[in-house]
Amino acid sequence: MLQVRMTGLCRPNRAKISGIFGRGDMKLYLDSGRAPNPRRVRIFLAEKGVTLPTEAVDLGGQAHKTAAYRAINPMQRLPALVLDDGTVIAESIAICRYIEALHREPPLFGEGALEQALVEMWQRRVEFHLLTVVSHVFRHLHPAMAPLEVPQVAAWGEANKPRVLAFLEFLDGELAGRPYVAGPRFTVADITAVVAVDFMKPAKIAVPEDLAALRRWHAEVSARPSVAKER
Ligand SMILES: N[C@@H](CCC(=O)N[C@@H](CS)C(=O)NCC(=O)O)C(=O)O
Repeated sequence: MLQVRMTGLCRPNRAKISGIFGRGDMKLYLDSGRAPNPRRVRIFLAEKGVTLPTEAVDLGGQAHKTAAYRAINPMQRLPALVLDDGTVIAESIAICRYIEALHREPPLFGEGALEQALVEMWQRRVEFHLLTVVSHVFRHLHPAMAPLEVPQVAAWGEANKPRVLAFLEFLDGELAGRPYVAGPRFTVADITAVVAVDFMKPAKIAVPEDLAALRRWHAEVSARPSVAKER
């Protein structure tokens, strides 16, 4: 169990955290399916060997739009981590950083000034230029996303497909020179990247055959127990 300290940040009105979502106990709210951001946190926890009490929120059924969940995360997004004192940490990377601060090993955000900066750089690059861009394709083109992505703009979905491929080509060139996205070891940048690449499948974008370094890296990280288990 994680040790919890009051941070004073982002404390919701505890009285609001009630009803179907319970009250007071630490809980990690995840989706009930295969949504990419909750998957990032699942993989991160598995790498750390940390288990938290979880509750599934049905995105398809729009349970994240209910008043009970809005009281937890007014942004109506998953994942969200509620601490024992009622503090809410949303945003996948913020949750991962909190876990990392409490459980240092293995260091998934890097160690020392230089490695930490490089991991941050790559994590942001992969999140903004790959995961977000793949998400635009999926959210604006997949019929199942129409109720959540309003307005759904098919032309924007199509416009993002070449951006995905351009970034993958760039990443392939980088991975030709090192084993992992940010350097010699597996980090949170690899977690975001593998989740983004896997998310290309439901977004109906194929990974080009000729990106050999990217394919080598993808096969290796996909074989990690954390990634294989948290599909
Ligand atoms: N920036 C957030 C994004 C969270 C997010 O968009 N989560 C998706 C699931 S992958 C979600 O909750 N979508 C609900 C919706 O679009 O209404 C993070 O990194 O956690």
